[in-house]
Amino acid sequence: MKTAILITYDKEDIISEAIALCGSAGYGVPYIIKQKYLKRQKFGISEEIVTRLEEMVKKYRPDVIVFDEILKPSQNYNLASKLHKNILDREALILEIFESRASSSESKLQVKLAKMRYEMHGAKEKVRLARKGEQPGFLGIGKFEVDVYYNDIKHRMETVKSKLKKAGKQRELHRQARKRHDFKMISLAGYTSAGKTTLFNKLTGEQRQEGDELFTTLTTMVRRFTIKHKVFLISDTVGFISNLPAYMIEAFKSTLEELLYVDIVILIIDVNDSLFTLKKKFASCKKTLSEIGVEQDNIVYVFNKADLQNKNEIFEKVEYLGLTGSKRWIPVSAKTGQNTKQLKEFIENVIESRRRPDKQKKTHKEELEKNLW
Ligand SMILES: Nc1nc2c(ncn2[C@@H]2O[C@H](COP(=O)(O)OP(=O)(O)O)[C@@H](O)[C@H]2O)c(=O)[nH]1
Ligand SMILES: [Mg+2]
Repeated sequence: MKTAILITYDKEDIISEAIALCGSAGYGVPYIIKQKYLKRQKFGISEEIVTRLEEMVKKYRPDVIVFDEILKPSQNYNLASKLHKNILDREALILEIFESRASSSESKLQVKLAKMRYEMHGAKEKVRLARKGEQPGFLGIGKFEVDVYYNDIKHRMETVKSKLKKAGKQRELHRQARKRHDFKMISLAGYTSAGKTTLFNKLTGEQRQEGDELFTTLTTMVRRFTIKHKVFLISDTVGFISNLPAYMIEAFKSTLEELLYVDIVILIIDVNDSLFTLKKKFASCKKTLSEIGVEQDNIVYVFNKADLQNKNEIFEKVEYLGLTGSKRWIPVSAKTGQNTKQLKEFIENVIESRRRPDKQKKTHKEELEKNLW
């Protein structure tokens, strides 16, 4: 497995998201540097930390350094020349994940476009530095070449944009083709580090390490599992990412396109998040899912990490998200396996109930109270 030394903020939820992002890009993380501040002028971090990094690079020999913030080209250059390693800032890392997950021609183009926007953003600073006469040979590019380079990206972007206009039209055909399958398809959606891969492995009985995403998330993995002898196919998707830059949103959405063809989207909610974070993430997931065209009726809500909270705390959160009366939610622990068997039955029921009118007398909450705890 590839490895990365991670530099990130000293905050638990940020750290776990950053580790999960590295995992999604196929990097194991043997060493983490946690900092309060990552926006120092020269390296993003202090010179003292750079010295520590030099030692850790010798010790762990990582493939890359992941810097969980946006780096200016000059900062990236300074770090790379000190550490002799490729430096991936947060945006470069996210783009790497999208690139590995894009499967349709449309999503490949969207990712390409986002990568060019990323390059362009760097090019502006390179042009500025070259014009000011600072670092004239910066990254091996002279003043004249910088202008050529800048215009070249612009030109390539136009080409990709016009290709995209055509690619969009193929989407409908693709969707119709996928609808012809007999088996039911399920997809897992949710924020990075909510537990998608863990649940995916639990449901399909896979024993691979969660962190070892090289073999799970990366290879647009679809696996089968059975409920009452019926075959279901399930896939893990690229996770939602907090503070996704605006220019990447289209690329992200297009990698989620597979959600359009499935029978059920399991939206995984990390019940351990604070009420505020929970609501923010939930709203953003719902908005995106509806924007890409996923029908409300196809979504079920899984409150994962139920092992970390008690029943009342979970109910409070379900209530807070306005789902109490919906019959569409279930608490589980992908880690301990708590309620995963019930989740399978729940999925089957949801699919069945579309065909038969609902005869249940008890409320969903009463059912859960009786059966799950
Ligand atoms: N306590 C607890 N931890 C969990 C549970 N599910 C996942 N995790 C942990 O949350 C982290 C992120 O999980 P992962 O499956 O990689 O999330 P993904 O980014 O959504 O695929 C890992 O450290 C998991 O071990 C759960 O039900 N309970
Ligand atoms: Mg995952």
